[in-house]
Amino acid sequence: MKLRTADIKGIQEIIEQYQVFAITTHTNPDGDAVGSTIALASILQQLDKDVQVIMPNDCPIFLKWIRGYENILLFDKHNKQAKEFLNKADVIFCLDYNNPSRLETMGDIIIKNNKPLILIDHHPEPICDATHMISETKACSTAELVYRTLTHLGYEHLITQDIASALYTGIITDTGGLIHNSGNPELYEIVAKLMRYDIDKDFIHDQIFNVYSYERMKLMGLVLKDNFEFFPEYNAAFMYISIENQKAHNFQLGDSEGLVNLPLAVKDITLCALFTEYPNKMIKISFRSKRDFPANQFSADFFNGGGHLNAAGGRIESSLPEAISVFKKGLETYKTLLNNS
Ligand SMILES: [Mn+2]
Repeated sequence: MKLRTADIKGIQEIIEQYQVFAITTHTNPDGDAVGSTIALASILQQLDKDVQVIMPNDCPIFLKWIRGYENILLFDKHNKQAKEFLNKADVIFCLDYNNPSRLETMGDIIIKNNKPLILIDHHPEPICDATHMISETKACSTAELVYRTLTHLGYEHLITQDIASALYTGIITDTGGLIHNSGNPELYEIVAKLMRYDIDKDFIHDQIFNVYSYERMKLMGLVLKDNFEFFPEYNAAFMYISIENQKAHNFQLGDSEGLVNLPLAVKDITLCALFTEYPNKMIKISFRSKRDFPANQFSADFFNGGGHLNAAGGRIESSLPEAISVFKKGLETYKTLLNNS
């Protein structure tokens, strides 16, 4: 994977020329969003820049151990401060998202501010009026792209153990522990380099993957037992979590993380969807697929969504049963592809 020299040179010039940098990421930030923003912020701080990571809302608790999390501003919670910083920033980095309009109010400010934007992201088809764009769908994570960018910029010597830990977190969360989307040999060279900073790999895996509450595990059991349906004729399945289920199991942000991957362990499931019910008839859906079945296209066609080929998201304003019937219609439309992917 080769980053464009023109972009690297342009980013270098912008970093040298300006002083105040806002580093932003997407709503419901995941490990890649948090890890890559913190890592970049920490490098810019060492260059004596005024830097602030701003996320639309908070991340799940299992990411809060990342050193640097404590300095993040949350747009929903620290609204005034976050707005002030976005206004005073000379430059805004857009990390791990391909379209500022997906960030709702915070995205509007980013767009309206008319400041130089630098996008670093691995989602397909970016829609962003960025001055420079490092957009590589072949990268497993934005953290990988941040690492590549930093080394191209000549900042490798500024990487610390904490930065390496943050980047490694981004890589393992977006690849499910180097399981999916991680076939590029160069990725392992990067991982090997990160390991040289003596990061505590076991600690990180333990923090990320072994943090279920008892309630969360019980909810998973309930969903798998009662709210999981398989359609052999389509090689597809869905699961759902109703508001009632959430109430019964003290549902916390992030509790459904990873759940949508489980059905892919069933032989013959090519596509799986997880429906999560929100108040006011809002349903959010996660999709996972295998091989070349385009979960992102499926979501775009039926659930106003998008994302990666094998991992996508979407939403629909409807009741849970209505959303599920839209899904079933989608399966019929995609039947041939589902049976041949
Ligand atoms: Mn990512």
